[in-house]
Amino acid sequence: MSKFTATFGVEHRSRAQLPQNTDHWWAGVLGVAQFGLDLAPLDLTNIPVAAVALCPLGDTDALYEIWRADGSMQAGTLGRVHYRCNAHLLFGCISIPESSQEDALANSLKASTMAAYGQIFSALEATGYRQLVRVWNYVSDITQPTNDGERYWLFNNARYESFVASDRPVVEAAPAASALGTPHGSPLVIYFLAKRSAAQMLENPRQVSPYRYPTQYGPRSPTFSRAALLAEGGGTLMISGTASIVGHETLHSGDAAAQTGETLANIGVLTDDANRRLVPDRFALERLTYKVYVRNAADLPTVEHVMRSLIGRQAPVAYLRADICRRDLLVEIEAVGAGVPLVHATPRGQLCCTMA
Ligand code: 3EB
Repeated sequence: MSKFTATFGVEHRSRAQLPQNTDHWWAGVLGVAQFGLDLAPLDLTNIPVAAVALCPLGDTDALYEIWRADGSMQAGTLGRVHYRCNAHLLFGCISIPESSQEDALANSLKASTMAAYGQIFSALEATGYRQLVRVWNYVSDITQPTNDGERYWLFNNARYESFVASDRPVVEAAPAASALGTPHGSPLVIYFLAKRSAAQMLENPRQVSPYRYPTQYGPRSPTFSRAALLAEGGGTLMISGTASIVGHETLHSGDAAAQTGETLANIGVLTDDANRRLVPDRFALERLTYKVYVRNAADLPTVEHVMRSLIGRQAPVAYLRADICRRDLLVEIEAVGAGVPLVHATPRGQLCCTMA
C-alpha cells in the first residue's frame, strides 16, 4: 500500500457547530449525513447530504455526521446518487420515496431497495470507486409485518438480489453496514463509502457471520460484514452496526444495560482483531467515535452510563432514537476508529509496511 489519504475521518456536530456555508472548511468534506425531523436543508453546493428521519437524543434537534478527507475533490450526480470523492474515497447517498399505498408495503420496499442498490452499483462502476466498504441503510417501518414477512426480511431479500444482479460478493467481501428503522412514510435513505482499492473485511468470532444467519431471522440472510479496515487516514476501522448478538441469538432480551455491555464486548473483539492486522494498540474502545441507536428513549441514561463506564469519558458518542431490525434488540452501536485526530500520533511509515 504505497499511497493513502492522510486525513480521513468522521465528526459529529450540532447545527450551531457547523461553519458558515461559504467557509473554506467545507472544501475538506466528502459528505454529510443529517439526522433529525423536518430540518431546513443545509444548502451546500457540491456536497452530498443524506437526510435521515431519526431524532438525536439529548439537547440537540439536529445531528450532523461529517466525513472529512483531504486532497482535491469532485462532486457529481448519477441518477439519484449524489457523490463526492477525492483520489481514493467516494461518499455517496441516495434517497428513494416509497409508494404511499398501504397495500403496497411489501412491493414498494422491494422496488425501492432494488432501485437504490442498482443505482449505487452503477455509480460505482461509472466512477471507478468499485469497492463498496461501508453502507448505512435507513428503512421505514423496519419491523412492520407484511404478508411476506417483516419489512427487514424483504429488505434483506431485495438487497441480496441487488448484489447478485450486479455481480457483487454477498459473503466474505460484503461491505460493513448498519440497518435501522425510520418512521412510517420516510423515504429509503442509503449512504455509503466506496474506494478505488480493496479494504480488509472483518468478521467477529463471537458472532455468526450475517450472511450465514439461519432462516429464523428471515428467508434471506443479511448482506454485510462486521467491520472494514481501510488504509486511508493512516488506518481506519469502520465497525458495522453491532448489537447484543452472540452466535446468532439475541442475548439479554429486555435489559438495555446488559445489551450495551454485550455489544461493546463484540466491538472490543473487532478492535483487537484490527490491531493484530495493523499495529498493536492502534484502536481501543476509549478512542473510537460512536453512534448509538436506542430503541426506547427512556433507556438513554442507562445506556449512557454503561457506555461511559466501559469506554471512559473522552470518546465522542452521538445518540439517536431508532427502531432496530430485531424486535428484541434495544441498542445498536456503530463505531469508527482513528481518523483525523489520531493521524499525527501514528508513524506513517510503520503503517505503510503493516498494511501492505
Ligand atoms: C445484527 O448484527 C444486528 O442488515 O445491514 C446490524 C448491522 C444489523 C447491519 C444490516 C443489521 C445490519 O444482525 C442488525
